Amino acid sequence: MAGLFITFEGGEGCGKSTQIRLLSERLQAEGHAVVQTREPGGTPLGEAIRNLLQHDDAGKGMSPEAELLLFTASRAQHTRKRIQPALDAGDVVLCDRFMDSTTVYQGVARQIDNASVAGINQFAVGDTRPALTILIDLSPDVGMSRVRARGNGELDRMEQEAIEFFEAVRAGYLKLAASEPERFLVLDGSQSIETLQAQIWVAVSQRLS
Ligand code: Z5A
Repeated sequence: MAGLFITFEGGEGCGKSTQIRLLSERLQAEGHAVVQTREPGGTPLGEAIRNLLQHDDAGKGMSPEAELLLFTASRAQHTRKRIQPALDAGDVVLCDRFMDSTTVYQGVARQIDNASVAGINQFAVGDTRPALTILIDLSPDVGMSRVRARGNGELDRMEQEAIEFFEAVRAGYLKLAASEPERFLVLDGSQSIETLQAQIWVAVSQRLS
């Protein structure tokens, strides 16, 4: 039996990791085999690329084009070595960010042309596509204040972008979701953790049945 591939998208601090953890616990309690993973990352190579993208001094001054290729290199490895094999084994795969992040962050916010981003993204993932994408929509002001409150106050390379960058990301996500309403579920991230969890469960259980 083929598995179920669910991705989570949204701006910083919107609550993706929290909801993935809760959904994973519920699915496992109901007897499903679950793979919980993230991008960039998800494999040893992907995690090394993540460090370059977010923390390593070597990433300072990175060009938008190099950034695009690093995110998608991580995704190519992740898709072929972890996501697709898990789906082939019948697992539910919950992924924190996937190709829509590249479409929006590198395509819309960094303004790399759509055709290049789409072509490189497609090359990275082959035929692997999410069946359901949950977009947790939240104002960047609220999201960044959550990120600041959560951590030690230090922001990584991407989090240091201006608020206009994150506003462009938010608008890009909403436009993308509107263009594929059958795949996207858009939720209001300012709701409580419990309300969001219940809304996500409705959509996921429909896909499982
Ligand atoms: N990026 C890219 O440019 N291109 C790509 O192709 C890919 C990624 C794949 C990855 O960041 C960065 O890479 C990201 C996009 C870019 N850049 N930026 N900037 P990351 O993986 O380090 O982090 P993130 O994906 O942005 O997620 P996050 O900051 O960890 O947030 P989250 O997972 O969405 O939220 P959370 O950790 O679940 O919650 C944040 C806090 O809010 C936490 O204290 C929670 O307890 C709290 N929370 C959660 N839900 C709620 C609700 N409902 N109410 C109140 N408080 C809540």
